Amino acid sequence: MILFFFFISLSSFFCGRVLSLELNKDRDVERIHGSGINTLDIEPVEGRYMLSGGSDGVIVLYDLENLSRKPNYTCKALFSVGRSHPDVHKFSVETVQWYPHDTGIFTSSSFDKTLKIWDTNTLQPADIFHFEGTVYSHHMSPVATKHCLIAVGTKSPKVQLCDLKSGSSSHILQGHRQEVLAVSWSPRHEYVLATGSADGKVKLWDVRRASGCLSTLDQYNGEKSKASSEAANTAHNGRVNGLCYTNDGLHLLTIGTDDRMRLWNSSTGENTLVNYGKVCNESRKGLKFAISCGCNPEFAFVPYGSTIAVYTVFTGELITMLRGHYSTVNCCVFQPHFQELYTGSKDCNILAWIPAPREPVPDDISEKSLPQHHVNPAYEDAWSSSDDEG
Ligand SMILES: *[C@@H]1O[C@H](CO)[C@@H](O)[C@H](O)[C@H]1NC(C)=O
Ligand SMILES: *[C@@H]1O[C@H](CO)[C@@H](O)[C@H](O)[C@H]1NC(C)=O
Ligand SMILES: *[C@@H]1O[C@H](CO)[C@@H](O)[C@H](O)[C@H]1NC(C)=O
Ligand SMILES: CC(=O)N[C@H]1CO[C@H](CO)[C@@H](O)[C@@H]1O
Repeated sequence: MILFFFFISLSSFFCGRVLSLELNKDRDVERIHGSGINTLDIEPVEGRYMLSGGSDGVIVLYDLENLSRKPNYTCKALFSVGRSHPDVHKFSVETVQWYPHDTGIFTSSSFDKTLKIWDTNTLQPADIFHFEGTVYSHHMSPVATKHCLIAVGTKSPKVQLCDLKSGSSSHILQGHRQEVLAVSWSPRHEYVLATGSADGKVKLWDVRRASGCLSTLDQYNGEKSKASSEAANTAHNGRVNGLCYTNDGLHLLTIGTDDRMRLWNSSTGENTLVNYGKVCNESRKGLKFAISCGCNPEFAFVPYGSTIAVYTVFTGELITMLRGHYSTVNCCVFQPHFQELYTGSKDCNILAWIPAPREPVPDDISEKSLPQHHVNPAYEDAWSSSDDEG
């Protein structure tokens, strides 16, 4: 109970400072990739190990923990599946994801038409799934306890479900008309999956149901044409290339090549009509954006050319543009334990964006809300710096 309280307090403490996320000159991520970085994932168990996947097929695993006693710290690469590895992906890795429950397994999918399940300790694939087309995106449910299904979006309009336990990929969800660029399980309901396609549609599925599809999101909330059937509903007037649930699973944020982001009530499928303005993107592939976790308000971090646009999720305000990359940013991942953001770019770099240390402590954080006697030693630095400011 005490620990739970502590985490809440730490989150709100840092979240007042997410607005002042800045590039930390003292923190580097070891540069291993020789080509653009397409995808990042941080394991949810400890929030310590990060995976990256590159456009040359290379996968790297980093330790994010600051083990140095000096101000400067470089997050070290622990190992990589490099070009000379016998099982390296032949083409661009589009998605990497840790197995949500332990760090012994991770997954990767690629334009080489495969999804690989890796044993972290031996660095050998434990299983390989083959598809007819390039794989844009895959996802494992962060909350599932009753299934081990990996949803896979490929060049085919059929969404594939691969069973990690049986190694079979028999289950198929039909309904999209064009390729599927983004897939994401609900963090709230373990059988609910959202998919986004080049056909402009976002579909919500209950994978237990024979027909599968629960709803097709309609940007007009049924008002444009009363006669239009659900089959005509579109979420975007263009390709849907990114999907991300809010951490509580109550909302879904989508992005499309119509230069729009839309926020949906995920239980009713209603367009909330939050206006984010013009969010330029013509990406032909999936776009990997992120939403903060445990912040108030919550933020969306969206690759925008060589910068990262930071929006408030529920009001649509563009708060800031994070500048530091030299070329197109491809992916963003949020580290909830420390409220840090990591971004990967075509410039081969991974940058760490850390809440600025000199920001004033927000008014609502009073002395009594800081349970200083129960601080985990790992966080002592963060707390003593709060003392300096208080
Ligand atoms: C720490 O990093 C900064 C920025 O990269 C650099 O200017 C400085 O020389 C580094 N200091 C040490 C001791 O390496
Ligand atoms: C790493 O930890 C040391 C203390 O162990 C601290 O002085 C330093 O500021 C930290 N560096 C970064 C980049 O967080
Ligand atoms: C979603 O819509 C329903 C029905 O209008 C509403 O009761 C619910 O509060 C909405 N959810 C959120 C998170 O706003
Ligand atoms: C305006 C903008 O950010 N466009 C980007 C959309 O995504 C593609 C591929 O990631 C980039 O090349 C564009 O620069």
